[in-house]
Amino acid sequence: MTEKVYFNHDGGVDDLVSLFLLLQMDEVELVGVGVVDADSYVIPAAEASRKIIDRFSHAAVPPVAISNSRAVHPFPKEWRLAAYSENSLPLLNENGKIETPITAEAAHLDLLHKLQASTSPLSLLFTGPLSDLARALEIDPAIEKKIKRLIWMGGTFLDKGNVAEPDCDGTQEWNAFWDPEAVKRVFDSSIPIDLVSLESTNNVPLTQAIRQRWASQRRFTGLDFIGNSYAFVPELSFFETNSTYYLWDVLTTCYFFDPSIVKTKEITCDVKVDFPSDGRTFLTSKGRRANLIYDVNNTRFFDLIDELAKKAD
Ligand code: AGV
Ligand code: CA
Repeated sequence: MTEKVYFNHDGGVDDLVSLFLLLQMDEVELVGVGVVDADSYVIPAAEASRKIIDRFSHAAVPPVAISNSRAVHPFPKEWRLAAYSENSLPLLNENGKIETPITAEAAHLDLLHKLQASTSPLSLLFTGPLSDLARALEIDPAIEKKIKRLIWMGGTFLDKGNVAEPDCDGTQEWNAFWDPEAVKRVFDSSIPIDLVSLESTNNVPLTQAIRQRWASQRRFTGLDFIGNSYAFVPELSFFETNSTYYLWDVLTTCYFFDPSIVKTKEITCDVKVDFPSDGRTFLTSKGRRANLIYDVNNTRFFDLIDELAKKAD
C-alpha cells in the first residue's frame, strides 16, 4: 500500500540526497516538501530541491515550501555553504529553468494545512530541526491525530554529541541543538516517534571506499549525482574531526523505506532546554516513549542506496 509522507529537511548534502532517494521509492507518495534555513542557506537549498524534483521525480510532486523558522543556535557557515554548490551542479541545471513552484505560505503553515486537509494519517520524515512541526502543533494541537508517525534524524543518548560550539557542553546532536524548545514541544505530544540518532548514524561514515563505489558506477545518473553531492563534504580518513560527514539523513530515509536494515529498541526519553545542555536528549523513565534506531546493517544499507539510485535512469 502506498505510504504518504511529508518531508521536511534543512538543505544539507545528505538532506538533498535523501530527497532524491525518496523520489525513487515505489509505494511512497511525497505529499509535501519543506526546507529549513538550518544546515544550509534556504534559498539555494529550496532551489536545489525543486531542481532535484524536476530532474528525478517519477510522479507529480507538490510545490516546495520555504521555512521562516530561525535558529536558536545557528549552524557553522562553512557547512551551510554546501547548498550553493549543490544548487550549481551542472546535472541539476541542464534545463536552464525551474519547473516545480514554491508554495505561497511558509513551511510550518504548509505542513499544518496539509495535515488538516488530509483524510488519512500522514507519515512525517524530518531530517533537520523540528521547528516547523512544533510551530504547527502550537497553532493546532489537533493535527497530532493526523500524524501516523514521525521519523526524525536527531538527538543522541551517547555521552558525546556532534556539536563543538563554545556555548554548549558537547552532549548535543546538531538538529536538536538548533532549536531545543521545538524538540521539547514535539516530545510533549503523543505522536509516535522513530529516532534515528547518532547511535546508528555513527556506523555509516562517509569513507574513501564508499566514494569509490559510487565513482565506479557513475554511468548511472543517480549514482553520479550522489558521488558529486558528497564531493562537497569531507570523509572519515585518519580520525574523526568536527566536520567528518556521516550518512545521517540518508540512513533515516532508507529506514523509512525498509526498516529491516536497522535494529531498534523502545526507550523513554526527554530533552534538556537549559544552558549548557540545551538540546541534549536523555533517557528517563518519566519521559515519552520512542523507538530508537541504534544499529544498521552496512551491506544492506549501501546496496539499497545503489538499488534506488539506479531507478533514476
Ligand atoms: O547532526 C546531523 C545532521 C543531519 O541532519 N546535520 C547533518 C545532517 O544533514 C548536522 C551536522 C552535524 N555534523 C555536520 C553536520 C557536519 N560535519 N557537516 C555538516 N552538517
Ligand atoms: Ca539534515
